[in-house]
Amino acid sequence: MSNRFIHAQVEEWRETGFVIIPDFFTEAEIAPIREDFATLYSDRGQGDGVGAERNFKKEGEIGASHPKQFMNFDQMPYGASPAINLISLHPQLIEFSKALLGVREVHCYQSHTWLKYTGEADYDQAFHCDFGNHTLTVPSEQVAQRTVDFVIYLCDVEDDLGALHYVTKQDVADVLGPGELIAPPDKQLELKSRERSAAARSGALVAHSIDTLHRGTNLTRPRGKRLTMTVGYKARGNEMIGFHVWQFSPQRPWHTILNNASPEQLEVLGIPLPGDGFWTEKSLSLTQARWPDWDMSAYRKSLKT
Ligand SMILES: O=C(O)CCC(=O)C(=O)O
Ligand SMILES: [Fe+2]
Repeated sequence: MSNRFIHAQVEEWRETGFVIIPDFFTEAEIAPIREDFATLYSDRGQGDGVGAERNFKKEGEIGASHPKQFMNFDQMPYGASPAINLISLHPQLIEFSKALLGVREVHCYQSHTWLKYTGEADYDQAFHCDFGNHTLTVPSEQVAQRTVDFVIYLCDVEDDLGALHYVTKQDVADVLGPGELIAPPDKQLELKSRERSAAARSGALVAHSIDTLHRGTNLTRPRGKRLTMTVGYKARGNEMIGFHVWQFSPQRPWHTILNNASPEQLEVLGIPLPGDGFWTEKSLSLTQARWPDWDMSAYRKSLKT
């Protein structure tokens, strides 16, 4: 499979903090995931919001993060089709993460859905970085120790459907100083004067990181909804970074991923590749008993005898 990104886009991400790749995913890859959203959010009826925009802000205020913005999250593995379960492990997403971080091995540490409805919340936020719930310290100055944070667009995300807005690292340097990560209230409007929109069509991929200043924006289109997924990668072994604990419950539908993913896709979830010393007759047969429909032939073939 040829690469869906070019070197200049890797450079752009490293220099500005953001890169948006239109049509990274094909409609054939995205369409089934919209169906999966209908399954996951079937309790939402037709899935429309309350209809009219909600606005909690006073005149001149930029907005703020609050819990109502974070409803309608689900996390991998998803109780739906292989399509939604495997998109976070797409081979090109793995390749792109490696290229952006400049490392040979990566780990997928975050994957969640996010459905926003016009009127469910006022989605306007102040400029912020996302490192607060990804690390106990701050983002590294070394690119390899940073994160790649993707937003996958499952519908057209235009400005009236809450496109993310962001400020490039160069503009942040002008307004706050080089490498600054905290946007104080008295700098918010100046940052807003520099903001760019990440509006793009369905299938687009936004890549940024936990050190980029950005904000969610409100949905204003009557009865509008926005379907996206948030996916995070880090260098393998980087224990500074975390979000989900994949192992937290054996009841989660991991079989959908195990039965459909390649060894290379499973590797980014921490499952050793075929040929790794972890795999012995015993560990293989016990794992196979646990997940009877996982095709483990590649692991069996590479067993060291
Ligand atoms: O969903 C978005 O467009 C951005 C939201 C955001 O930045 C956040 O909640 O941290
Ligand atoms: Fe954010």
